[in-house]
Amino acid sequence: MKDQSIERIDKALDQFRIEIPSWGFANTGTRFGKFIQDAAATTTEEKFADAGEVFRLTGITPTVALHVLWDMPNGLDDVSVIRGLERKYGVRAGSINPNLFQSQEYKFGSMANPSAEIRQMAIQHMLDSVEIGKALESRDLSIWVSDGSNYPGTQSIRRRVRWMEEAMSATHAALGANQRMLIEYKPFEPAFYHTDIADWGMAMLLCQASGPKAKVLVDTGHHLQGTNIEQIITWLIEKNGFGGLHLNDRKYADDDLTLGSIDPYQLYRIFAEILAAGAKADSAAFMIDQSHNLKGKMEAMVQSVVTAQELYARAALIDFARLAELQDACRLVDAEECFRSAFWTDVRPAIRAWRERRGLAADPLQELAASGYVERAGRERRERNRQSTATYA
Ligand code: LRH
Ligand code: MN
Repeated sequence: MKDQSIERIDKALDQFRIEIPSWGFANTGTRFGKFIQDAAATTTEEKFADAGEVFRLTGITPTVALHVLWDMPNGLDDVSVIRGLERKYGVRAGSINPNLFQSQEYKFGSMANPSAEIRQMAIQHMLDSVEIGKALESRDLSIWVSDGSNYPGTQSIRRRVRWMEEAMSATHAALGANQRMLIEYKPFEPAFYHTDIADWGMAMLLCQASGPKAKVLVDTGHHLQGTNIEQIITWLIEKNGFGGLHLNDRKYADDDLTLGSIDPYQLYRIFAEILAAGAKADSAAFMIDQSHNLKGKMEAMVQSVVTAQELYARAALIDFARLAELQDACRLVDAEECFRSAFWTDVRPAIRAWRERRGLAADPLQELAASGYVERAGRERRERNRQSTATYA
């Protein structure tokens, strides 16, 4: 590989960091049940331990996304616990994810619920989550709500827009100087007729109504079939509304499969648009948001981190200046070859060398297998995991 290419890859790898989700280490499933793994994490400490091991193996995952109800059931009172875990396992708390989709009160919505009392309850949870973010010096409040309805005519879409704006504006007003709020959209599930924040346009308008610290979060699994996701991301970057990504892969809907497992070229195209935008996309947050129902949790997480790193390094190989010339000259095949040839390039030897120069394992997945970490965790956690049953109905 030419030196210039190695330099490009090294520069990209030096800046590429990706956040991992605490819930990616836990026993998760679908509505048809979940398959318990002996080594799965059930406590917040075990999730930090696993995140610390992924950081030791890959060197590029310094933060772990936290879901407030799942990881900090006592809210602000758990901050000192989290601080201790950060010190013990060498990873920091990343984005703070409020949970407005589990409590019984949210049957007809949270921020968009027709009941003013329940809307106030939702807003209070948002404000508590903002305070948790401040206490943990975490930049991003990552907001996804399942609000919507299942049957036409059963809810006022119009009034729900106004209630959503009120709640998001109240949240924005509480943000600290270094905080942002990311608004994540999703076309359906668990709501199956209308979802209040269903696409990027609705999320962007809510951000604009909330304030300058509000940005749109693009979950790659939250698009109807055929949607051009990289085009949406380009528009958001151009309009200064792009906050970041929740990465995963899918064949059908929000399948939350491991990234790059179904359509790696999709993620390559997304990274290419972000890299082509240069400094305009510097503040973008890269986060994994997956649910590992069948694969081993640690293996799936390390595999995803390594795959994201490889696809980002490939996209960084594109000669964007040359590409722009060919695009504007409408030299279609030359432009396509300039854009695509990097995708066919095997960057793994260069990435192994980059890791070795930093004292990291050349092959993190191999190192995980050799470390015996999963077997050890399985022995320590088996009893507790086997006690937890998971039936749908
Ligand atoms: C919703 C979502 C959201 C998370 C959840 C775990 O589908 O993508 O980002 O809160 O998954
Ligand atoms: Mn998501």
